[in-house]
Amino acid sequence: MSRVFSGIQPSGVPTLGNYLGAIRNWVPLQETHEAIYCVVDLHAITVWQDPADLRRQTREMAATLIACGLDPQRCTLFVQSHVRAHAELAWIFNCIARLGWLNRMTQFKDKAGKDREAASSGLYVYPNLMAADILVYHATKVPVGEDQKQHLELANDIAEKFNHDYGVDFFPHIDPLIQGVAARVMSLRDGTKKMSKSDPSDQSRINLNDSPDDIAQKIRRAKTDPEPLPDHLAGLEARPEARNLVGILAAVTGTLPENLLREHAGQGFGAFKNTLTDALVAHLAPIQAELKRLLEDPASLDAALRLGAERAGAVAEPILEKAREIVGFLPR
Ligand code: AQP
Repeated sequence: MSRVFSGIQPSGVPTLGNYLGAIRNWVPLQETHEAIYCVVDLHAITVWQDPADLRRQTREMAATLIACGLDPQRCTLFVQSHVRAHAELAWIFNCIARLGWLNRMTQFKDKAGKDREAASSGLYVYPNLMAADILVYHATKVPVGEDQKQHLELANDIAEKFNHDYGVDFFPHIDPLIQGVAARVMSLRDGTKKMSKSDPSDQSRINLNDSPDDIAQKIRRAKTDPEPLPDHLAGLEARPEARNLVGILAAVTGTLPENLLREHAGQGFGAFKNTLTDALVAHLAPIQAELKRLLEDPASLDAALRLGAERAGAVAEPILEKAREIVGFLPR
């Protein structure tokens, strides 16, 4: 059974983009793979996080993952900073990755913004930590949204250079698993930007804990164009906002976008947005009810996360020890 790994930052409330592009695809993998999932708090602090917010958001993210269908009995679910091997292997990878490689990472450019000199060095080496997250488990498959493809290519470059420099065949090749019609959900305010939990505008995203009224209001205000819906996919090509809303409805209802278009062709966005709102509210209601229940019992949640960290550590430690030996560190 091959091993999958994926992580999500507790940098805010998870969005519909996180859900459709990543979390939802993690659930079936519990049945077919050895699945390891992690709330990546070390990654989150690459940009400023208020400590009290970070603690709350870390628990809420773990609870959301469970509410979306991850079962701590069937997968390994834990908090990244609870397993020290991630940070230790990341240091070794900081010494393997080349500056030129990191300079090409578009996420750093997006997140650092105009004032790159003021970005944290953690944000710059973020992809090295991500490579360590995966490779410290010798995981070979990583379910992610399309936005993370470049980071996975870098992780493979790191694994290959490590193997080459030390003359070993130690770290495996990683394959991204990018699934579904909503592999990239875009902002509701700008169809060329991805939906993001840390976007300053709350109107740009659907949060998984948004109330039905919030969802209705955000979808009503979502940017669209004045044209009616076309009857085929090619008609959406230069219309990123329209394409995004069609993609979201397709993903949430499990319908092919081309079938949706046949159904709604010629309609304006008013009617389409009502259908989309109803579908989103119905889809998120059971997740929200389960999330509420889980957050009422933080002690059980923490216990599940502790157990997950023990199980993760038991897999990671021997792999880290071997990497240390390959590098030439004295045994401890
Ligand atoms: N808009 C998106 N569409 C599809 N997939 C997405 N993912 C994120 N946004 C979209 C996927 O969610 C997983 C977890 O992401 P993350 O929290 O580790 O970091 P991120 O990709 O940087 O997500 P955000 O929401 O944009 O977080 P912030 O705002 O904190 O940076 C990943 O698999 C990602 O592909």
